[in-house]
Amino acid sequence: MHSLQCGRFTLTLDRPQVMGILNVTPDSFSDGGSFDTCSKAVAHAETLVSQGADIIDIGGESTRPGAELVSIEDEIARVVPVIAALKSLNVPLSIDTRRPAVMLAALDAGVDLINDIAALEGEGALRVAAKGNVAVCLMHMKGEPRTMQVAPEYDDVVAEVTSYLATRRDEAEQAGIERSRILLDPGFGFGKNLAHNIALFNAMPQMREALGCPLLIGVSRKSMLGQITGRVVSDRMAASVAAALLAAQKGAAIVRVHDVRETVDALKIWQALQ
Ligand code: 7PJ
Repeated sequence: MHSLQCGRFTLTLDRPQVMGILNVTPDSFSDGGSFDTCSKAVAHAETLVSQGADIIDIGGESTRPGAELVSIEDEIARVVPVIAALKSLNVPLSIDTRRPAVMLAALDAGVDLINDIAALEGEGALRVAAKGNVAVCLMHMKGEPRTMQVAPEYDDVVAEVTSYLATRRDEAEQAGIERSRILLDPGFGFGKNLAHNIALFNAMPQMREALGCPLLIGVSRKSMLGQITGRVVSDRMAASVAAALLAAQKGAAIVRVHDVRETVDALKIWQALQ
């Protein structure tokens, strides 16, 4: 069993951990003012923790396919006050960003985990993340968020993603990020069609074995669930809970979810009845 060094915390990965998603974007709380966005985000985070979230993942840039770009300054201005306000909650705080400048500002504000969909490939990102003892999540993405879903192609998706993650894991270690701080993520929906996502989902146990790091899995409300169920994004809770439970059964160490309360219940039932 692994444990994860995660900033102020050491997470014992003896049961699947639930990472609650906190989007700090004005559109996700549909209002104007930034103070309003911050206080609503903080309130939502408190709710997620009361529902049993083990980690809060704070994101100030939407990386959904086709999303608009946010300036670095705006991204920092969104996330830093939220991090500062949530430090007293005493749960690990994660920053979901690709930008080294945002990582640095988030580290100064006291974040415990850097969750990067670009696997610390940004200029200087490895160096920033190597400071201190924060955890990192290195995710595979093929292409760029704006265009990655156009027509992704692989010879062997499992081999390609596994080999990419192994390379990034090694680069991180060489930069001074110890193995005990590294999470890996196949990146569901990031340059993958449904067949690719299904192949990766089923390969989770072998990927974990081959890579020797805990896996973080994010499938919550994603379009692959819509393709399977025919449901719109606002109506994918049951599908998301089912997928999170299956990911946990396949050995995911952390599941990244919107619906914390329901996911925590499902995982409790699995643990009690198995
Ligand atoms: C993921 C993420 C994911 C990690 C997003 C969405 C898109 N970080 N950030 N893994 N997805 N590590 O939630 O639909 O799958 S943003």
